[in-house]
Formats: sequence, C-alpha cells, structure tokens
Amino acid sequence: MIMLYHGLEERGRVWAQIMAERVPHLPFRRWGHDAVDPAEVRFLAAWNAPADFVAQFPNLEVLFSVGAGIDQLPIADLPPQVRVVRMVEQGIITGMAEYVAMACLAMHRDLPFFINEQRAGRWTYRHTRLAAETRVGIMGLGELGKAAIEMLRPLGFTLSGWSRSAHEIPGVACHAGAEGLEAFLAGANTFVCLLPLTQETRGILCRETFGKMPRGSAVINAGRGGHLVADDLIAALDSGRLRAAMLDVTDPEPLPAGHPFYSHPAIFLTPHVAAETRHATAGEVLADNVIRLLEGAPLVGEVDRTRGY
Ligand code: NDP
Ligand code: OXD
Repeated sequence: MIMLYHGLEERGRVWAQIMAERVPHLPFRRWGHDAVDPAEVRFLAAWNAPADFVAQFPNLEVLFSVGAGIDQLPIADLPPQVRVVRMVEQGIITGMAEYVAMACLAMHRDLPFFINEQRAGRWTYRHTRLAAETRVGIMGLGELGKAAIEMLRPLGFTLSGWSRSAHEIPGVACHAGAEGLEAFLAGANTFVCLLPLTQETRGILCRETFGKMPRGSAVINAGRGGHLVADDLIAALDSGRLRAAMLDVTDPEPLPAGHPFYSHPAIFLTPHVAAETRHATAGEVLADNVIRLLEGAPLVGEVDRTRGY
C-alpha cells in the first residue's frame, strides 16, 4: 500500500518530508522520481492527472486533489468506489479572500476606468463612492465564499450570497437555489463567482444572468473558466449592461494568443493565481487526512460524487 504524488516537483519534496514525519508507515512516492508498482497505489494526490494516467492504478481507493476544485480531475471516469477529496487548507482560503478583497475594491473604486484613462493620457475626474454603496454578491458560500465575506465585511461593503442550500450568515442577505437566484442577481452590483464547476453551474455567468443584474454591474470570476460564457461577457460589456470584469480563470487556460479577453478595455485578467495551494500548510492537511483515513474517521473535504463538489 503506497501513496503516489503526481505534480509540481517542489511540492512533492515538501510533502514527502511531511508525510515521512507524520505518517512514516505509509510509503509516499513521487511520480517520475521513485519506482512505483501501479498495483500498490491505494492513494493518489494530484492536481490534474488525466484519465489514462489514473486508469493505471487498479487498486486506487482515494484520489486527493491538490486543489480546492476537482473538475480538473477525471472524476467521471473513476470507478464508483473511489473516494475523492478536495484540498481545504488555509493557504488557499487566505489567498482567495485577499484576491476577492483586491478585486472588489478595484471594481468599487473604478480602477478599470481610471487605468484606461491613464493609458489614453487623460486626467479624468469621476465621482467615487464609499463601500457601503457597493453591493457585493458572492456566488458560492463554501470555504472560499465565507472567507471572502469575512475579508470584505470590515471594508464596509453591503453583502449578499447565493448557495445551493440555505445559509444564515450575520449581516449577509443569503439566497439559495434556482428559486433564489433572481432576487440575488437583482440585489447586488458586484458579483464574485466562487462556485465549483458542476453540471448545474457550468455557463452560469451568461446573457441570461447578466440580464438580471442591475445595469452597469461588475463581475469577478475566480471559480472556473467554464462558469463564464465568453461571447456573452463581451456582448454585455460592449453594450454597457456590464461595466467591467476581472477574471482569474478562463476556458481554456492559458488563453490562446489573440483571444479578445487580452485586449478588451473592460476585462482584467490574472493567470489563475487568485489562490495557490501552499506546500507546507497543504502538506499538513494531507497528512491529517491520511491519518483520519487510516483510522476510519471522516475526511475533511470529501466530495459528494453524486453532487459533483
Ligand atoms: P465549497 O465546496 O466549500 O463551496 C461551494 C459553494 O458553492 C457552496 O456554498 C455550495 O452550496 C455552492 N454551490 C454549489 N453548487 C451550487 C449550485 N448549483 N447553486 C448554487 N450554489 C452552489 O468550495 P470552495 O469554496 O472551497 O471552492 C469553490 C471553488 O473555487 C472551487 O471548486 C474551485 O473551482 C474554485 N477555486 C479557484 C481558485 C483560483 O485560484 N481561482 C483556487 C481555489 C478554488 P452549499 O453551501 O449549499 O453546498
Ligand atoms: C484550486 C485552484 O482549485 O487553484 O485550488 O484553482
């Protein structure tokens, strides 16, 4: 019985050390570095291992995602008994909360407009608002959505959120399900997508939802590129329905050269850096989870495979 790691070399070194200290009786092997008998692999830790790679391990029991999301892994191709666990670690959570605060402040203070004016060589006054006048709506009230809310709260934004099941968060107008979406969209003017990519959420940032947001809203997507319909975004920005967009994720990644997102004056791109799995904190989380697994205890971040997240 071994755990196999497939991913960044540097992370593999750090995790090998942590696992050797915390779970010495479970051999931790690094793909491309250590000799591995595929039949011995019970646990696999990977960011985006393709289906034909994962298929090599007939005795796989648990697939640990190196990231918070799992859509980059071949979940649908896994036998039903294989458990899938996503990464819930403070490095990702804090990183995302910082990114959301940065993006919301940038949108709220019209940074896209001022940057474009500067590039055009113009000194243009525009009236500014205070945070309480900006209504931030968070799509997804999970680990990241809740952390983003706690980062935004002291800045004074008016906050709302949308999730699949009902939530109660002090000071936040919470909406849930398909029946709560319309009121949620009408009630904010800066939207932050922190949803997992599932069959239900694919393409959720589209013409229809943009049409239900107040005119001139801003959109921030730090979930997955598949949440956004690219042509609909460009049409909404060009028509003034939306004011600006900040995108950390795109489909595909990287965006091909010449893609209109690169040059659109109202789109701001970051290359999937909103939150990164931190080697040390994530290694401890992995070790904790492996210990739980070996003790038969519930795992942190176990994915409900029927729900898709
Ligand atoms: P969680 O699983 O903790 O939270 C997901 C949230 O989305 C929950 O509130 C859930 O509702 C809600 N949700 C799921 N499906 C629906 C739906 N159909 N309708 C409404 N709400 C829905 O995930 P995390 O917060 O940890 O991560 C979210 C995503 O962020 C990841 O899946 C990943 O794609 C992305 N991510 C991006 C990163 C980046 O660098 N850009 C870094 C890390 C993650 P409920 O509470 O009712 O279950
Ligand atoms: C993740 C990511 O899912 O970095 O963790 O996108």
